[in-house]
Amino acid sequence: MRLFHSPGSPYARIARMAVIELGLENRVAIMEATLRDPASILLPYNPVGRVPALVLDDDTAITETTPVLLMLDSLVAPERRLLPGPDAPRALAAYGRVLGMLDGIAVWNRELRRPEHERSPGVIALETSRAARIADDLEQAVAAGGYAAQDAGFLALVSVFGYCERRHTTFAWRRDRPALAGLFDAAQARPSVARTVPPAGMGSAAPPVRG
Ligand SMILES: N[C@@H](CCC(=O)N[C@@H](CS)C(=O)NCC(=O)O)C(=O)O
Repeated sequence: MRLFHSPGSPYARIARMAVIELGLENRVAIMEATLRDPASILLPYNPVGRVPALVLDDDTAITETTPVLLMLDSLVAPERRLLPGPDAPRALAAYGRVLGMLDGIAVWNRELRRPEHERSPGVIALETSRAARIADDLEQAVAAGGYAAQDAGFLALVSVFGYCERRHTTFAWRRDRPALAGLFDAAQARPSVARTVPPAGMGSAAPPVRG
């Protein structure tokens, strides 16, 4: 099977880290696709045109991060799985919270990449405060021992803040959030993290805000 990704995509990075964490590298070929490109190699499989997309051997294309993780998890023994189930509501909530944060950051970043006269100050203000609110919550959660297990919530957290470090540098997320920054920094040594660091750039050129 093939996992389509783009090196800068924080969603696809979660899936790429999962492939490594689950020991599936010999079963899942990693394919780089261009985005928003009518000639993209992804489009014949996935009309949505977004990554991650996991294309099975019969060409069934599974899109969206969570279904992709579900499929990858199905390939390993239950005790190794990354996605929490309904029997672990706190871990499920932790994963959902970080995914929600990523959605907001993606909207914020997209807005900042527009020409200045096309940007919506209202959207930017909303997403700045949403990101700050969630990051403050995550700081408390991490300080209380959350996100310690290397599950989907942990991978999503690493991907969100990795994106902020490299591609959305306007968000000064580390400021006053030492527990979160500590967890993120410690995670960098994991092979799944170190091998999937996104390229720098393409983020906004706006001055940093604490957010
Ligand atoms: N809800 C999707 C979001 C995926 C997504 O937005 N991927 C972006 C890259 S970060 C993409 O492929 N964008 C291309 C496009 O919008 O055409 C998920 O959970 O995977």
